Amino acid sequence: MGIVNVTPDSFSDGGLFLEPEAAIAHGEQLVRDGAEILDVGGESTRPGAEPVGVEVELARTQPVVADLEGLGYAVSIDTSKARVAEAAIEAGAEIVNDVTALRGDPEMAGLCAERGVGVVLMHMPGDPRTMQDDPRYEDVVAEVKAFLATRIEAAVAAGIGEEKIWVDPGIGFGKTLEHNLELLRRLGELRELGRPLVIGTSRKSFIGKIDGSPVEERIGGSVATAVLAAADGADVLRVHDVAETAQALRVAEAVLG
Ligand code: HH2
Repeated sequence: MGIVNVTPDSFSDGGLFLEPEAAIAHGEQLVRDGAEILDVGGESTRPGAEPVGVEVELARTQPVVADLEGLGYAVSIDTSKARVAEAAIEAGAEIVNDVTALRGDPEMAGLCAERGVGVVLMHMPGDPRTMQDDPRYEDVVAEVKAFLATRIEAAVAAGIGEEKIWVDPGIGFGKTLEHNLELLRRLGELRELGRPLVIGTSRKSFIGKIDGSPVEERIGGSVATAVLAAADGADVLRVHDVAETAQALRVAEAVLG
């Protein structure tokens, strides 16, 4: 899953793809690099980010989703707003990637059920403004797993087919370095949820906490975590650097067989 951030303020590429033409060209490049899904987002969820209004998010994402869909690519819409998701679905998006796991907008679950789209349910305690204020868990893996199990139940109760649901532990969302590492070490436990597992480590600050690297120098760390996650059974890797990740996965697969 290649990331297309149509935002001025995303933590690693904010402002680079704010113009629709730039975002579309970037999406096309990610597909050439090996992406099978393009995840289009119009609101940054980095720690401390201010929410954006629905009209702004719609104006950023809708033309990009429509064009990429028109070119025949599989698109997911990274949003927690039902109106933004609806416009994207109407333009052809097949997946809604909701970092609030359908808790952010009361209309979202019903919309996804009615349209029969895929849904990514991600773990995030609180919201991006506050989530990094001293996160605490007794057992981060058990708590994330229990949260995701509850959100799967809620989604199914709202009429979303269980086969449409993917889950994501939300690396970097309300977690310390040690919490992120523990989740990556114990991915097998999350696989017990029985749904495809999405992992997003790309360029995130926990990598910089390990080696002091600034955001523009975290490709090696991102690729390392992607390969390890894939080897541990992750099904979808949400990444910025698709070419490097795809090559690493090909080589790892050749070695591991
Ligand atoms: N991470 C980000 C955004 N959306 N969605 C899922 N399912 N999993 C993730 O780990 C995830 C996500 C944050 O990364 P990015 O989009 O690059 O940054 P920003 O939120 O600043 O736009």
